[in-house]
Amino acid sequence: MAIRDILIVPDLRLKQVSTPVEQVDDDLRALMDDMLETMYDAPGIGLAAIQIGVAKRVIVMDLSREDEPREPRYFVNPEILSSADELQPYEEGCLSVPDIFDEVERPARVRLRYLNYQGELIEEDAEGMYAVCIQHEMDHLDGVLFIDHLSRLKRDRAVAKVKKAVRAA
Ligand code: GNR
Ligand code: NI
Repeated sequence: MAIRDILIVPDLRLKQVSTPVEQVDDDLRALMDDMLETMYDAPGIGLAAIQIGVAKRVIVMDLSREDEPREPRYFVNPEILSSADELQPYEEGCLSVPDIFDEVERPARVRLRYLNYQGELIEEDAEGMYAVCIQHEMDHLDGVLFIDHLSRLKRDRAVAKVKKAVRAA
């Protein structure tokens, strides 16, 4: 296992559309292990493969609280089968847009289909934080960041602020 570098805006690789995975094998599981370790180290609650520069449709997530046992989740080739009409606002952040937080409205519930760590096909409903996070992560697979849901003014300001912070570092 290894901690990998997380790409930061305005890295153009974050705009790439990621490619479906052909099979869930040990190489892919090694990638997912690295992603999980990188996510815990950051720390974050979700990570898409493109955030470490790998353009595959793979996501890891852990929504457990700090005082609870870890509950890693793995998503390969995730699809949203249906979305609720009801929207919920949530103050989002992103490891690729560090220290920027703003409200995004997304469907409150989604029905998902994906392959898990073992390559089994899963269908389930997501709501609450799970719904927020899976939609945020699936946006990454299509080259979309949460700041792309904000006004151009807010997005440009966010990128400028991150660039300045990176320069100062
Ligand atoms: O760690 C993360 N926290 C978070 C908070 C609100 C909404 C979405 C997220 S995902 C983010 C990690 C990340 O950037 N995943 O792509
Ligand atoms: Ni993100």
